[in-house]
Amino acid sequence: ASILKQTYSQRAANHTNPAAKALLETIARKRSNLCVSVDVTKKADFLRIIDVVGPYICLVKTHVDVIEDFDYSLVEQLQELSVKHDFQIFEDRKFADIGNTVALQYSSGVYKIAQWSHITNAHPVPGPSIITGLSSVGLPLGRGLLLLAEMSTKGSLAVGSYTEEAVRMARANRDFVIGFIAQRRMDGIGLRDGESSAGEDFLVLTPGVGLDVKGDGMGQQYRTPREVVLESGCDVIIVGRGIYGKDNGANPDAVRAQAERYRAEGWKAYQERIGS
Ligand code: 5FU
Repeated sequence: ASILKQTYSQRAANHTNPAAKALLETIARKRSNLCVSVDVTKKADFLRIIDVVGPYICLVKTHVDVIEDFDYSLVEQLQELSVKHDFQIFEDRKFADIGNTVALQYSSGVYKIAQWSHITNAHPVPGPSIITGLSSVGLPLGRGLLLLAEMSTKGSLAVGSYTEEAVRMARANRDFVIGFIAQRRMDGIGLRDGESSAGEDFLVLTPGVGLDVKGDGMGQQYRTPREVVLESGCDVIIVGRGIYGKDNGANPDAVRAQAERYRAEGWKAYQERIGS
């Protein structure tokens, strides 16, 4: 059957990359295609929000470099929460440099992202060497990479032939590239004459998801879980401020209610898509 009609657990069997498999299995086990993006600047807020939303999510997305009081114990506490609540971790690092530099940025420095982040992402702008650099670090650790084929922002330059080349780069590196940050499924994009995308199953993780507002006044554009999962065929909805709100998630009951709401909306759209 077309990938769009397959269940997440059926699709787990299509994958050999450990991060892709684990994400699909987690989605199926928890009946959640919701990823929460926790973009707050204090450790205490970060950990409190994750402990509240943990039961409702498959994946936590981080921007670890915005946390002001970061120290490595934060990573250990995040890993403890990922075991407690059974979710995967995605550092939204958006690497964009030459292979040698991104390998250092991924493995080293203060954050040592490859040590704890199951999934990370990269801009395809430098060309395939960015994948060579990142995979030299991440592949031996069982990590997975998403390429930014599209962005959610108004006026994004990641369109047309740029998006097509991103998909071609992914096809040439299917051991490490597990999918895309994009706004729709990429099947059939960028195929050359005689090529087919049969048997290909890239994951599509989609930010710019919100139920109550259409944008944020700084270029962000929101679509609903239904538009993203059912109409555009994406696999995971990424929600930030829609869940933790304008007060850094100060009210845990409100955060929990939003997480439950987005989980339910995302799952309903998926069930409608597979026709169950
Ligand atoms: F690649 C992208 C993109 O195209 N749009 C995004 O919004 C990434 N993001 C991230 O998703 C962004 O950096 C935020 O961390 C998150 C969206 O947060 P929001 O609060 O739901 O707007």
